[in-house]
Amino acid sequence: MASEKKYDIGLMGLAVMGQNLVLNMVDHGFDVAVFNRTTSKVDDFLATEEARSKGDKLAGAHSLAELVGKLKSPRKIMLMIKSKDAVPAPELALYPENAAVDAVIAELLPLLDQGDVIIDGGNTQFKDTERRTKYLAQRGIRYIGTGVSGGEEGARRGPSMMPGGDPEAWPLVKPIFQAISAKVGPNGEFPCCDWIGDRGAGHYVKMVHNGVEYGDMQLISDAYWILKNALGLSNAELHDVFAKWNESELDSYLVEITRDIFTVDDPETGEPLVDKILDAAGAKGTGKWMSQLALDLGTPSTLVTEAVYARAISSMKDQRVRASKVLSGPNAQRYQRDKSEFIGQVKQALYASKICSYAQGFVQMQAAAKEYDWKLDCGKIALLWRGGCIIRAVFLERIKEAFDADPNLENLLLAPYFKAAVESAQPAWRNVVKTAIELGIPAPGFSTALTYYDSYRSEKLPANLIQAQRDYFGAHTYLRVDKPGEGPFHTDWINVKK
Ligand code: NBP
Repeated sequence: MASEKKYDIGLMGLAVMGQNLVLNMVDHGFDVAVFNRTTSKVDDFLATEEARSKGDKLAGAHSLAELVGKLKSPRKIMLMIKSKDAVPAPELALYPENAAVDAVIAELLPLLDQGDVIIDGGNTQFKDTERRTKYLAQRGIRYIGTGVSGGEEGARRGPSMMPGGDPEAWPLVKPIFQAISAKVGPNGEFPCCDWIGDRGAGHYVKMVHNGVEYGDMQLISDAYWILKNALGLSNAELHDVFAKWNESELDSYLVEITRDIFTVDDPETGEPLVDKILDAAGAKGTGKWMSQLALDLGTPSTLVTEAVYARAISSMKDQRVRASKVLSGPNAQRYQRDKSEFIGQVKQALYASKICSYAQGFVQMQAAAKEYDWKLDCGKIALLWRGGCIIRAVFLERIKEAFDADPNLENLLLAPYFKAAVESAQPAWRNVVKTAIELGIPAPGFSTALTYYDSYRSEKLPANLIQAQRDYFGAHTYLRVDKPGEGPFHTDWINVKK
């Protein structure tokens, strides 16, 4: 009797990401077995024309046990399932909101052998991945938590992947992951996938990727809103501006799709679709995670936080409509000086603000690496984001070069290229923020980035007064500029001789 065919990897979770990753893996020569909780979706998927064209390189299973039985040893099982679920699993449910992955792990454990690998490719909170890696290592199972970016198209044609977890698992999945990931470099020689670090490092970096994406989207929206309201640009003109910007140092996926959005008409009304969309932004939570974790670390990731708040205030649509009838702004409506010069200034404000946003993201990752004991290679991370993912941009090459030149770079703003770029953008950036303020146009991304820049470059800040206040009302003490290494000091502010 012929022995049953064994597959290179198993994938559970046949929603949009899972299906596309599976097809991508098969296209790169791997044999894949698939399973889904709702088993009818296995049959539906295998019945699609594309899946049928893959022949016996693709097989379906109708239970986890069947899936496990189809895999080559050591088995590799990738989960592409919802990373949050309301129903806690009994044994592992320390974090009930992330119970779906825990529930599947609990079901898988008795079916696996020592040395088998479980991979979570969802957008999981990194603390869950830290916990699961340790929990499974104690049971002889190797665990990987990997960020997968690029959405549906990325999953199908080449995502950016950020794996972390048990380092012993990496060589086992590396050939598959690097084969299916996006490629960059003059000859497409660099895969946008490499090992990030221990335990939850991969999911942390993916979270920062998403947070930086929030920042990029807000900054592009700031630019759009200023150009539309200060200059009155039409959608056709906005298209031309973004098209031009996409041929400059701002060349990126998000600028490219923004350019295209301005050309799409609503099939129902024939009017520009973007103007028909309700101005209330949604969010799935990774930006909020990054912001919360930045607060925990004490690192000022103000761009992502401001972007999360900007989405929050946008979604208060009814209140804003009411407030708009009560609260007034300045009388001036339009920028009165040279239009094309101002467009150039907005571009510079966008670029300088974007540099601040990425500077913050990398500072947060470096702080997290210290806190959670990971060894992160920032240059490598910039390269992984260079292709395949939503924040892919030409400028990430510059970030890689900056970290290659100085792996311990404290802040991207201090790297010669970025220092020069921000300094040359500075007058334009200030004029754009000033104009937005004068005209009453909200520009949360641009202005918080400029505040960050001005704070970071200030030798002195007014925190001496804050310390005095804290000591006055709460005896919280302070240090003295004229007595380094001494202290802390306290003053009886009420009774001290004035
Ligand atoms: P979804 O996030 O919508 O998840 C749907 C899949 O999860 C289905 O296969 C579903 O099975 C399965 N599932 C659920 Br829901 N609860 C489950 C449970 N308790 N046990 C087992 N399976 C369960 O799919 P997606 O959009 O393809 O995303 C998959 C993962 O990839 C998510 O973690 C997501 O955050 C991440 N991600 C998504 C994108 C994107 O652009 N969509 C990009 C990057 C990363 P069912 O068919 O039985 O309901």
